[in-house]
Amino acid sequence: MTLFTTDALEGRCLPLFINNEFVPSQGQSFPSYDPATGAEWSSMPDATADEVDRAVRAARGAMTSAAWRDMSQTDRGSLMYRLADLISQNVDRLSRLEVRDNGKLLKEMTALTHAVAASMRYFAGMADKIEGTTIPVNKPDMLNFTLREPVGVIAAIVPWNSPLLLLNRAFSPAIAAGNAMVVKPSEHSAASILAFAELVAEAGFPPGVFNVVTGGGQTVGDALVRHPEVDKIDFTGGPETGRVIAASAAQNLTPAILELGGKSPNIICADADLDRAVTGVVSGIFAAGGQTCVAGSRCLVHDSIYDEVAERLVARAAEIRIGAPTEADTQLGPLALWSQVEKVGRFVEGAKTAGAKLLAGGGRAEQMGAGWYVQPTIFGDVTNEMDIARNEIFGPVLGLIRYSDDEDMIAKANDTRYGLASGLWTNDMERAMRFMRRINAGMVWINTYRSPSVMAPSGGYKDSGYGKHNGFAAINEFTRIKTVVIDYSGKTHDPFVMRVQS
Ligand code: TXE
Repeated sequence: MTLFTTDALEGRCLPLFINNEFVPSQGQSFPSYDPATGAEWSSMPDATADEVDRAVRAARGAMTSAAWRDMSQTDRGSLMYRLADLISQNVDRLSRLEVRDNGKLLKEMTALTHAVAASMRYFAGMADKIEGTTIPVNKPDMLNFTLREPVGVIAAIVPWNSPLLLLNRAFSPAIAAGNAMVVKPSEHSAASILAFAELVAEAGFPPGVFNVVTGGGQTVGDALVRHPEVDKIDFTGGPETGRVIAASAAQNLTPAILELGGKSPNIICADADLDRAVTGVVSGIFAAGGQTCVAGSRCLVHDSIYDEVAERLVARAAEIRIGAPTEADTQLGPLALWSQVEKVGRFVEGAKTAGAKLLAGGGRAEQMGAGWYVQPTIFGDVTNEMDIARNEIFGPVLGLIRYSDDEDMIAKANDTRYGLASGLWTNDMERAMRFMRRINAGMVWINTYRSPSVMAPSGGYKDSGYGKHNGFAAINEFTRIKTVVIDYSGKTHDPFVMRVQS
């Protein structure tokens, strides 16, 4: 019987996972809460520095073991296919663990867990198709080619909003490329990642390829990031933490991928199909309670349609069904953390003081009792200078910003320290093309929003971070290039002159 179900874990403490074994931690434990009720449901340990070290050494051991290092690429892919099948067979159990930890809708987490299995299959198929290149250098009698090698031990630091999906953005390409991994899940949502670890062992991965250490960011996360045996860091979280991690990583010159959220513009042009556009804005900010890195939290609207759009959005917000995340017809569940409820409250008060007009919501959804629910909230008359438009809130809070013409629109869209995603609703393809070129963001969605694909690179510009997930770009992130030169001329050359020419 597995420990990793919502019932079995009730009141229990999570273990660590090192070398394919679940081990109890010597560290202090702290509670994990159910956001739907606000009640404690399980706990997890704050792994000790020694345990972090053991996990990293286990991963290093896998990298040097014949079982992993010498496994053929095709066999690596086969293990990933097997794991993907196990995930597919356990979608409901894994999704319910995520919902218990982070309060997101069961139907959303179910879709995301299916997506984890699908994207694992995509990368499994890549495992034996990672190639170097042969370079026709300007030197006769020399062969020059590149090898793509695994980077080594990957440390993944995962947030609470979509634990398995965000873990897997690193896991699948890293493992397909032959790396080993230590993950530190969020201190708010580790259960599904330990359930995933159990499936990793069941699929038959050699010991040490995947390890889990739970605990706080400044304790366990920091020890992991600073570990000298870590070869690359994959971090998803807030920009302040991202800066701390980049600084810690710099001590060992450890490279990192940082995905740090955004303040993405979702723009409605005067010529847009308003039904589709308004639905796209609703999906961009109210789906997942706005707790998504690509949330379209700034809605830029052309002056001529501003009043109509505001009216339609307010009507749509009033229809959103707030309820328990496991109920099939719920559209907005609780926020994952009490601190996020407080954060939303601070932004709402700040926006009112700054002169924004509260059009909808603005408070807690009191009918949901002690659960961490807030109302879908819309502010009108927002300007880019206001805090509500400058900082990521990570909640269901939308700001409406007017614009006058395309120049004003692009200037306002780009007037942000972030640059993750962007959306534009228009039927004018020339306008769409100009926007696509000039927007300073890593992802552009035209007449759609929140439509990522595992096959397409995703990642931010500016304070939204650096490095790419998904697509072949992710394989590039988790491999390094070695250049090999072979001289078959049989000649001896002047030793005091570098052979830059033939
Ligand atoms: O994130 P943190 P928090 C944004 C969102 C949210 C804000 C704060 O705006 O309101 O960040 O959320 C680990 N060394 N996003 O506090 O702190 C931490 O334990 C190593 C956007 O939850 O960034 C957790 O595992 N690790 C976002 C992870 O970092 C450290 C998703 C994320 O935590 C660490 C989540 C340290 N010094 C929040 N400090 C997105 N891009 O989707 C913390 N951690």
